[in-house]
Amino acid sequence: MIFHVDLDAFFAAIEQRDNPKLRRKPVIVGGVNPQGQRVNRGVVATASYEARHYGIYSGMPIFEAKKLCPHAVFVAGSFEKYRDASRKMYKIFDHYTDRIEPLGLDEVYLDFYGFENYYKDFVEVAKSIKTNIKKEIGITASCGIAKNKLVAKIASSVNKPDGLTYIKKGKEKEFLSPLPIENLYGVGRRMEKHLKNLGIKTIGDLASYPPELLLARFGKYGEYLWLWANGEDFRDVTLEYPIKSVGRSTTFPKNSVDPTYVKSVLRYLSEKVAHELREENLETGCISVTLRYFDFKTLSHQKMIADPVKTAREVHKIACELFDKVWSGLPLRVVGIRVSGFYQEKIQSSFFSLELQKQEKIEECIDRLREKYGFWSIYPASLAFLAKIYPRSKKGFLLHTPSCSRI
Ligand code: TTP
Ligand code: MG
Repeated sequence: MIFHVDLDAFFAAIEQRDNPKLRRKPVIVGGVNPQGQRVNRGVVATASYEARHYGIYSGMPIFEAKKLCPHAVFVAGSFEKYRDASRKMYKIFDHYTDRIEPLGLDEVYLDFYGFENYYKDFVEVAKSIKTNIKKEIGITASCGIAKNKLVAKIASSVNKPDGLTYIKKGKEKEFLSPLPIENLYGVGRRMEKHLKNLGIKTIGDLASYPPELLLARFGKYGEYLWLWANGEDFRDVTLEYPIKSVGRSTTFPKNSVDPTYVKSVLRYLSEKVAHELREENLETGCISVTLRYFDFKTLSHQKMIADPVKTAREVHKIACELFDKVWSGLPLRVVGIRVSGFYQEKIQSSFFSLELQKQEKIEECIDRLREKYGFWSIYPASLAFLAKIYPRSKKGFLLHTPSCSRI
C-alpha cells in the first residue's frame, strides 16, 4: 500500500501554531515584506482554511485576496520554521518505513508494499503518523492510503484538513468515479477543456470512454489518462536523491534477549548497508541503531565518527558499541541500522585510515565475488550462527520481515 501524507495549509498552520491570536482566523501568508510592512504585490503563498472559505488559494494575487476578505490577517512567513517543521516530519516517517519519496517540504509518498503482514491495520498506522505529526510539529496532516500513488494522492486531498481516507484494493474506480476530471493526475487546464468538450466531466466519464478514441484524439497520453481514470498507476515510489540516509531493519521471528543473536543480525544488516554505501560511492560519518522492544517502545542512538567509513566491519563495530550502551536487557522485537552524514570523498584524517583503507579494499573484493557467485561465496563467521534460524537465498538470508527481504 502507498500513503500520501500532506500537511494542511502548511505555512499558515505554522503561523497559527506560533501565534494564538491567529488561530481560527483567516490567515494569509504573503503580502507583507520582510520588514513587516504590508505590500500589495505578490501572490498568496498559502491561506488558512478559514481564509479558503472566502475563495482564497495559493498563487492568487494579494490584492484580489484582500478584496475577497478584507479582514484577513496577512503575515510574512518564516522559511526557517517551515524547514524545521519539514525535517521533523521526515524524521517521523523514518520510524515507519524506509521507502520514502519526498514531494516537497510538506508532502510525501510512503511505500508500505510488502508490509501487509507486519502492519496489520494501515488505518491505525496512518492515525499514529498523524498523531505524531500533531504532537511533534503541532499542526495537522491529511493522509490518503491506496494501492498506488495516483489514488493515494487524490485520497489525501478529499477530506482535508485533518483527513484520513483509505481506499481498499478494488474500490479505486468507485472512489474516483464521481470526482471532477480536474482532480485527475495529468489533467491540466487545457486538457480539462478538451475533455469537457468531449462531454467528459467526471473521472468516471473518462474511465468509461472508449480508450481507442482517446488514443486517436490525444495519442499515447490519451491511453494513460484512461488508465489513470480507471485507478491504474504503475509508477514506483522513487527514493530520495541525493540519498540522505541508508537503513536496514528487521523484526525477529521471536522476541530476543540474546545479545549474540542480536549482534549477528546487526552484522548482517551492516553487510547490507555497507554494500549499498559502496554501490552509491558514499561514506558515512554517522551511524545509528534503532531498537524496538516487545512493547513497541522504540529508541535510536547515534554516533558521529571522525573518519568516514563504508565497510561492514566498521559499521558493525560501532553498531555493537551503541547496542551495548543502550540495550536495557528487555526483550527486543526489531533491530535496525541507519547510516547518514555522507561524504563523497575520503577525508584522510587519522592514523587509522590505512587500516580502514585495507579493509575497504577487502570488502570491495567481497562485493565482486558476491556479485559473481552470490552472497554466500564469502561471509563472516557470525552469520553462520543465523543460518540455523533464517533460510538462505542467493542474495543473503530471507529475513522475517519484508523491509529486509526486499534488499
Ligand atoms: P501545499 O501542500 O500545496 O498547500 P498547503 O499545505 O498550504 O495546503 P493544503 O495541503 O492543506 O491544501 O503547499 C505547501 C506549502 O508550500 C504551502 O503552505 C505554501 C507553499 N506554497 C507556495 O509558497 N506557493 C504555492 O503556490 C503553493 C501551491 C504552495
Ligand atoms: Mg500541504
